[in-house]
Amino acid sequence: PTVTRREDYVAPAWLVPEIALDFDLSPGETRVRAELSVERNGDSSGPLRLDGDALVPAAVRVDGADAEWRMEDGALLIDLPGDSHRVETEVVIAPERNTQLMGLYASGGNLCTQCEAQGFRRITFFPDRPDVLTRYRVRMAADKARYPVLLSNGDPVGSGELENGRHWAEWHDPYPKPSYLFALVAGDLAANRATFTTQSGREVTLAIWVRERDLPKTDHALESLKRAMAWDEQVYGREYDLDVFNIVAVDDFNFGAMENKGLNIFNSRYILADPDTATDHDYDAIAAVVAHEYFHNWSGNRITCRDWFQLSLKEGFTVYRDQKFSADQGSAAVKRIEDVRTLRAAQFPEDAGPLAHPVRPDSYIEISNFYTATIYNKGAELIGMMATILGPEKFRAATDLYFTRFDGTAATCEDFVACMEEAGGIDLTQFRLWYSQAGTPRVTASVTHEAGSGRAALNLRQGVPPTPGQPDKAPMLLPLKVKLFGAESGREIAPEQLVLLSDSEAEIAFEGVGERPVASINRGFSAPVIVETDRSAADLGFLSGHDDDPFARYEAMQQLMLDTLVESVARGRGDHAPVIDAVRHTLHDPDLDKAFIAEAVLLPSDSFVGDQMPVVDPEAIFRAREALRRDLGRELEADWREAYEAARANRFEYSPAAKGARRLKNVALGYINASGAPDAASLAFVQFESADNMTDRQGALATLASGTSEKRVAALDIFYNRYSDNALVLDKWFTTQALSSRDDTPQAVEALAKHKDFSLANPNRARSLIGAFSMNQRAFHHDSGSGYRFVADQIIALDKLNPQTAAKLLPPLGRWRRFDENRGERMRSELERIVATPGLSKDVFEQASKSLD
Ligand code: HT7
Ligand code: ZN
Repeated sequence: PTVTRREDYVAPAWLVPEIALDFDLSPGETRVRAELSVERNGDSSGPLRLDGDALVPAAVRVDGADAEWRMEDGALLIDLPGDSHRVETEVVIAPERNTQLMGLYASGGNLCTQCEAQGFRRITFFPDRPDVLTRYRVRMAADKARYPVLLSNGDPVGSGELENGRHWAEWHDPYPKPSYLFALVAGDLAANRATFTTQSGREVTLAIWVRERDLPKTDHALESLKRAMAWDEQVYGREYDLDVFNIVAVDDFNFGAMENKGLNIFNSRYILADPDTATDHDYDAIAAVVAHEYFHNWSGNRITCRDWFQLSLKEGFTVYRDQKFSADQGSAAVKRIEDVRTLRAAQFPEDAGPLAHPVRPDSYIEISNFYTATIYNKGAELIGMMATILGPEKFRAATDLYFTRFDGTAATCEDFVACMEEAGGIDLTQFRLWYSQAGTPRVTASVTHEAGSGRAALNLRQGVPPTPGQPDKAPMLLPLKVKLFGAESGREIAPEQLVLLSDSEAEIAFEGVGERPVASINRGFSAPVIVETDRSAADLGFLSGHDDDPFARYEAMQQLMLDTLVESVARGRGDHAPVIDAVRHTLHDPDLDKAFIAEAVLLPSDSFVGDQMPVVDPEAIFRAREALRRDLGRELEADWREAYEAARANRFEYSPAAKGARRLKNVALGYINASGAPDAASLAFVQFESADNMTDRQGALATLASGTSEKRVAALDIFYNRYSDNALVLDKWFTTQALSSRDDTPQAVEALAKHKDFSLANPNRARSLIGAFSMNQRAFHHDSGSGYRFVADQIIALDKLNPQTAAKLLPPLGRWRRFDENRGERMRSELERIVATPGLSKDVFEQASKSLD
């Protein structure tokens, strides 16, 4: 397969200022006519190249006359004599046979599109690259009974009746946009509508389109959209720019959602919510994704990417924006903890494995494989670091400059950093390494102290491990927030300061330090690095109870838990007492809210413990973690019961306080269960049956699903029967079983893959079982290799339908170097089997072959 390289970028030879698209829609046969006005870009030479993917030209005309053309790698090439021409093409496509869900496809009886990154070329011939910005006029015709609603980007300009029960609609988008932001929907849909008045007084009609019966589940998404619109005005001064903003929810979608100009298309899991079917986590995710897609209107649509290597320009910045939006809706500390947990669970392993790549990659085979945690989440951390270095006022001045200077253009990461430099009045030369060097930096920190002289020093060292293609790394610019506390008095010794670590080693000196200092480092997780310290269990216990930065308190507790678990794995048993004391202290701290307590007392996941070890031993980690859970459950049983009871009587309400109470209640239930208390299963079952919301019902189900009580099967059956007509809740039923810690989970998951409700064709369902199972470290890594074989079989089968979704299931298999020889060999041989599969997509080929290198 062809490799595309960043250094090979050349500006397009031809621009397309205008396009008129005409769709004659039908699921089996859709005719697409396109009329492009094309203009030579400067004095460039060469033919007009119109990308195409599996398209056959039915007609090609230039300036009204049949023209000569040729095909090359699916693209249509036309030699044009002048500098400006009118080019018409015609193709026929079959949306109902489109199982890849890229381009125009059918979902739940409706027709919809997904064009990012390269789906537009599956609809019509076009220069399908983000630096070609075009004004779109779209006309579509369809059967009126089957598709009463016809939507596209921009504003509706006309509609009418046709013969044979068909009708038409026309939409114009006044903003030039790249083809990946094109969208069209034809469906039998109902709308939940509202209006939003912008800061300059313009009235915008908002509409969320879903199946009629789902309308009652759209209020939260609509409310979230209004909040996001107001937030972007207040925080970034960005206002919406069209008269309508439409969102459509579809059940079959490769990703979370898509920011098409004026017509966002969403995976229905990020729109539909009511208390009976959506967890608090679902509610939060809906608000975050609705905001994310809305924020793209400026960071992505008004200013787009010059090429796909710049993807983090829009994605990193937009994730940063949606994280801050969510932080402002509730507890900022808890949000930061959640974001760091996601980064550590998804991005750190990516950065440490065979698929590691810089935030601005240098090459790709299939761009869809680069919608990664590195581009999104590490990319967001880069923006956050620049915001920390500049401070809030200069950061806002820098984003204002960026939005003004690059509005209406296709920009680069470099353009963004240059705005930060200019408005911040600083030099970010070294900081740019964050865009080009892959790998998670490691910082080693130690404190020295001379009691006599009162001198203390914080010694810092940094290094970035080698990653594929990058054996040697230069030191990075790391913004580290640090503070010193007195080990005996607990008092602040030195106030928080921002250390900009730029060399491999540095010493930060402190004077007048009378007692031994304890360092609180990387407060607020100011840099996305791994910090290694020699802090004792006692020091970590102290910080977990007294640090005045909530993130640092959480972090100290996590480190204490991790150290304990790693020692338990290495020595067969560890000293649980310091963790138990710290958890007890946190549970009873009256200054902490329940949401924070719930996060702080949770043990690190099996896989995060594994990430700390040179060779991951899934069984030993599982046993060590279960033993610590059991001891925490037993020693603090009365405390857990008290916490549980305190939160029990709440009626459902979606507020930060009520969410925090539910979170702590379910964490407490888990520990009561871990204690082995004889009434734990009935407690869970009563919660399961009496819950007035999905958070409590699924929390109880998860506890039961990992246990051996006879209530387990009953609860799973009740849940299944109650929600058998709700696909999103059935996904939870599959996931809960895939994540079970029972010994028989591998066999149970294989059986579930044959269940009548399981299908690889729906990405949510495929991920709910296969994706979740591969996150269950102990079950997936069963030493028989059954988990590897099963997942490889599913990837091979899914690749024939939907290569993008298949490729996303591959990375867990690629981590074979992290495991013992037996497991490593079995994982490798499954990767080899995948690579040898005839007709493999380039999506899966790229992931599997890079994992073998
Ligand atoms: N910008 C959107 C990316 C996206 C996508 C990428 C590849 C394949 C399918 C896709 N659907 C949406 C989503 C976002 O980041 O907002
Ligand atoms: Zn995005």
